[in-house]
Amino acid sequence: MSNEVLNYDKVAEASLVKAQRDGAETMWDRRAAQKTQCGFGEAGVCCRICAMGPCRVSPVPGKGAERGICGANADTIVARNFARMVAAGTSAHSDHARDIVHALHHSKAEGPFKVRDEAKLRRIAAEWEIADADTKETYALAHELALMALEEFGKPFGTQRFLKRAPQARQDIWAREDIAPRAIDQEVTTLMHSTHMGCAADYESLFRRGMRTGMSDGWGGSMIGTEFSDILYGTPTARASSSNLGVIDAEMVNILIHGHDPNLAEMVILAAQSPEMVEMAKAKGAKGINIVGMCCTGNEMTMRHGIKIAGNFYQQEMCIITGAIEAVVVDVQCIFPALPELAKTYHTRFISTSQKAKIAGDMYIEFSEATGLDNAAEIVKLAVENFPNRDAAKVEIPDIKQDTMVGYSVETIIQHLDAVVNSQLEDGLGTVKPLTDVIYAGVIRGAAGVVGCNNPKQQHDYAHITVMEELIKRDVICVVTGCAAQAAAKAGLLTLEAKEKCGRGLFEVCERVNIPPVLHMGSCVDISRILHLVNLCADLKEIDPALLPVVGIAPEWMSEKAVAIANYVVGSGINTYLGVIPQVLGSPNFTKLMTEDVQEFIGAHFVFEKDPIVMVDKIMEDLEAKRVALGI
Ligand code: XCC
Ligand code: SF4
Repeated sequence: MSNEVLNYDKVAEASLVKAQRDGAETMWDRRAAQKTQCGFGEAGVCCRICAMGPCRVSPVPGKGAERGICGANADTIVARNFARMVAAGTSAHSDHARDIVHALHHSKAEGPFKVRDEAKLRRIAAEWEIADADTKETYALAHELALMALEEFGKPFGTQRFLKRAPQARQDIWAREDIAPRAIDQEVTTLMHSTHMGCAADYESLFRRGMRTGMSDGWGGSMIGTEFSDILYGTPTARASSSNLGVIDAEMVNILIHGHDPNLAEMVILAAQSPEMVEMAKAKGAKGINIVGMCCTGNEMTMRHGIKIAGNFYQQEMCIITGAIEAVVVDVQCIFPALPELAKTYHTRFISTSQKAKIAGDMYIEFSEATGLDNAAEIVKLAVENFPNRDAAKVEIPDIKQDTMVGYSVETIIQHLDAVVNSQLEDGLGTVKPLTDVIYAGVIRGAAGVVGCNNPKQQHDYAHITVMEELIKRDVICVVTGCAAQAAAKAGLLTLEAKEKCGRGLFEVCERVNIPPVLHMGSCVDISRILHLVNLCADLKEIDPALLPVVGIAPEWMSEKAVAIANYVVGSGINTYLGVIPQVLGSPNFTKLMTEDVQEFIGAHFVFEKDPIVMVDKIMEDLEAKRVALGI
């Protein structure tokens, strides 16, 4: 185990000491076993796209081999590797969205998959120009809309429907630069084709095709994932929850749900609420059933039900190490393949549920839209029956938890803003006008979307928290999703009291609007909520979003999904700051394209900065320059 301070919150230390005592291996042991990471891979110059390879070209230009066997140089290899990350990330978010839409297509009034936000169903149906969107029978409309959404994945012609949410100025740039995304599957497929051996070699072309694919995530898959989840499970509203490992309850049957897709989580919540299950838990000696969440599915559950957040990405092993989890239930994405083995050190059952993410080692219960509630009931029953197998001597739950506020969807934010629309701000009810007003007035200097994962290249949560605390101190409001949001929750930044950490302007806004300075907007597909919010602001001002003082930040990202996200955020005109350097430095040309040249044609660029304090300085300069340019 590494002896450096691993974790910003103190929970890890005790956890890792316990892991060692229990003989459990963790990511830290495996990280140490990796020793120094491969310099070629780190620079992005290793290619294994064809079987003549693997070829690696010099990560330092001018030294060693400059071309692979086929003649691909560092620019091509880096660009192809990067593009493939975008394709994989886009496919993950979008395939998740497809499952949600399938569930809507299965929906019926008697449930369990049913329309819970009918207003949103009708709103989106109208937005997509379905005739009689306000009068059609609910389920006829839901099924029609679901079919239309499924066509967004494979339609032969046209671009993504949600693009129209952007101001005209931005849509014009997308058309001019040919990055308006077409069908999602087409973008992913065509990018995989382009990066096949002997296909695209021009790094700029690859970058542009990658950006268009990323755009099909943000304005396609992710946005569909968010909006259709809201239709099925309800649009999130502000509510209280609690976070960190201390939410695991020694006296209850603890079920950890980890992954991404709300379909599974919602069904498990429903199943666990049934009186028979609760009775069964009591009969086994437990006080009840405690569902806790992790990663994005944790965000989905907390913002719709207030389900407690056990932790973020890094804490998946720590949860099991508490010895108090009866079942870890997973669907897709961000699940360590190490978990089933770790679970065996304890009594914990590890249950994977998706064909797309079958993880061998313990148990597989396939979840489908047709049998969802039955599958969930089987899972809950298994967990309950496992309670008596718990070894009390191995139970140690860190006594750390933090109250938190979650659930700030765009709709909820607008509702809060409405509360302050008064004589000074007479028009603007039901809009983001009060928000743009305080930004334009300079009361707050700008807004930042802080998102993404954990990565051992950064101290756990330290970069997230440092960036957020420094920004709110400087009157920049933060909106957060994913594991960044959970870092904020654990650090107490998602509370009304956190306004004490703000500059004067943001303090006053928080007080008047009655919101935390850091707003939990959901899971990573919900970055589409942030996109929507920014575009509503830009639309109100009738400007390109690229002109607004807003930034995107991923201080500790690690996943391919994050690369897809960064591409659509930059593609949407928002400068994006990455605290972990992507594997592209082996091509100075490609690096320059990302960090400088793209600005000329898209109006935004990437910034790589590992030091969170330096990053915040750069961000403030960026925001202030935008303000000057806007004359505000
Ligand atoms: Fe995964 Fe979405 Fe990253 Fe967290 S933030 S580690 S992708 S759970 Ni999306
Ligand atoms: Fe080597 Fe070219 Fe094949 Fe890549 S595509 S492995 S560089 S020969």
